[in-house]
Amino acid sequence: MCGIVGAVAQRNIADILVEGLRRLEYRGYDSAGIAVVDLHKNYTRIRRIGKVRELANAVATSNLIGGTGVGHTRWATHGVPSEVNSHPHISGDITIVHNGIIENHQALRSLLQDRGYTFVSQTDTEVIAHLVEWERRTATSLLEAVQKTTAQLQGAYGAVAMDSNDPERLIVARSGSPIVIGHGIGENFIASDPLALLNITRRFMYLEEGDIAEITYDNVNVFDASGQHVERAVIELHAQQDAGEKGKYRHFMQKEVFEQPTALRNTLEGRLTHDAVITESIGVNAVDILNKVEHVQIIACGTSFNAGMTARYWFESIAGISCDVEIASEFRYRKFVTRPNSLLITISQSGETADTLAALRLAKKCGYMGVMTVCNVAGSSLVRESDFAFMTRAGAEIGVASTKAFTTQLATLLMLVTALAKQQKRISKAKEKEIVQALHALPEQIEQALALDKDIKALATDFADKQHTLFLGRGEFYPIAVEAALKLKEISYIHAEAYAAGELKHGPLALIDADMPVVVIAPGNDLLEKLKSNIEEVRARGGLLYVFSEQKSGFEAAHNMKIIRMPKVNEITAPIFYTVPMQLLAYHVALIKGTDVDQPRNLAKAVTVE
Ligand code: HGA
Repeated sequence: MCGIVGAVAQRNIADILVEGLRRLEYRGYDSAGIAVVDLHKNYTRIRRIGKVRELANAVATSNLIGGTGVGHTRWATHGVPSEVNSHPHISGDITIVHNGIIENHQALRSLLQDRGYTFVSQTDTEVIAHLVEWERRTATSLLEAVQKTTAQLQGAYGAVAMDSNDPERLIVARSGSPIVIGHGIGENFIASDPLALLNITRRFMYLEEGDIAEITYDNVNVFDASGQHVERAVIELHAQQDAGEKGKYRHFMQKEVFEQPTALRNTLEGRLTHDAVITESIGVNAVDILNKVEHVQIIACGTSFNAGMTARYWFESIAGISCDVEIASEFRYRKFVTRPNSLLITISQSGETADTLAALRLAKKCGYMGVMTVCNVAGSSLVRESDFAFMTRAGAEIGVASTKAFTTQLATLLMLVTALAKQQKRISKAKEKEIVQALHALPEQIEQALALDKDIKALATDFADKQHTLFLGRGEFYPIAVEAALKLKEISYIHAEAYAAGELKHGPLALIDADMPVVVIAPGNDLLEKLKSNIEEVRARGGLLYVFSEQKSGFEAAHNMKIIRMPKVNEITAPIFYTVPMQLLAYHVALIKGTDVDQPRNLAKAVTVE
């Protein structure tokens, strides 16, 4: 959350900063700002409340010129979204942009007030600006001032410092929030995510925890947490990784929903033969660990947690390996018992989710036999800090509501479960072949699910004027129902809840009336007959039902029951398949309601704060 850009160049960088912020807007969109300085030390700062386009309009009508500068798009943690609270923050000649939370900001604020500093914002970030300004008075360089400042900070930060009296350098520090450095020719850049800079450069260096870097036109000097000069690798990203544009689609979310067949093909590529999973494709360190695993602990947040919950059914039913799944923000703050030979798996689209990362770091000290991540961003913190990573290859996901990241996580987890079962000889060749062929068939089946777009659009009108919606599923379709409810909540602001259908009678049936649509995910499986009874319980109480099921499932449409006919797919991959109509439903309801689909209120993507 919060997006940072920076540039040290020998040209006017205002447009580069604004375009970078536009590309980072998924990370926060309460307010945005930039500050630039030119070689004559002329300094300009522009900040606007609201979206980056408000800032872009202000920049376009200003005379802002400078070759060195910083920009920020905010998701407020401390202080309401307002112009005074928006970044960059200044203190004397020092300008700061920051992503993260400074936990000891109160104590530092008092200290700085005693030194005579006046605070103009309610943010935690402003303490960094004043601290750097204070340290700069005695330090020999801006670098030293930032090093002395970070030694006093507790919490998380990706922060960039600029000194308008020294206009050819930026200092960037990373501890707990992601930072990349984009390498140009005679110019260098900084961002929270390479996506911000893909229109400028493809050569990136990822800073590591505790690193502080000094950036000038021609040099990037990195120092580690102990102040030692260190080399960090520069990697080249491919053109396809530039997903900054919506193309023919109205929203990034819509584009990403429709990209799922391709995303899934990419995810499966090179990991399966015609009838088997290639265990080695999970990673060089993986095979040994998979041979010995006796228990799996999954940790994740949000949509990734729902992917983990689905995978739990697979770990236990396909591989016969016990599996627990826990929300990272809970796991990290409770006393837990590590089971013998337990593998810890984190799941995260961005690989920077603060709670998941903290849980991983904690778990590494607690006796797990290995830690792996299922992640979509190469080079991210989770990938770098895990023993091995099984990448989802969904491509950049910009829409705040996660879609293709979820379905590719599920496909990745299903491959992992199959590989684990195979390594431990817990699966027959025939079963492995069935799963692998179901996975191969999936991209085409998802295309069929996407063809339901028009029908689901028509259905969406029934939901748009409702205050609540209930989603029901059983077995591995229960977490799919949870994910469906999350999608609807996130982008349409309709209160939605999901229940394992067998739980209805234990309370939620009391909610049923004609104003409560009930969506049922009802594929043809062993639980269908049980689910039919649950549906009857709802009908008997006047509920309005929307049943997604196969042609031959035996459901008949009635005045209070609509049936959405789904093509028949393999039971194992059906949770992935049934996710797609749920995404389309949420999308179309949000369109009718006129909400901001890609940037829903109060949210942001890549949750890099606690
Ligand atoms: N704490 C700072 C930065 C917020 C942030 O990084 N959000 O993800 C603020 O509230 O401005």
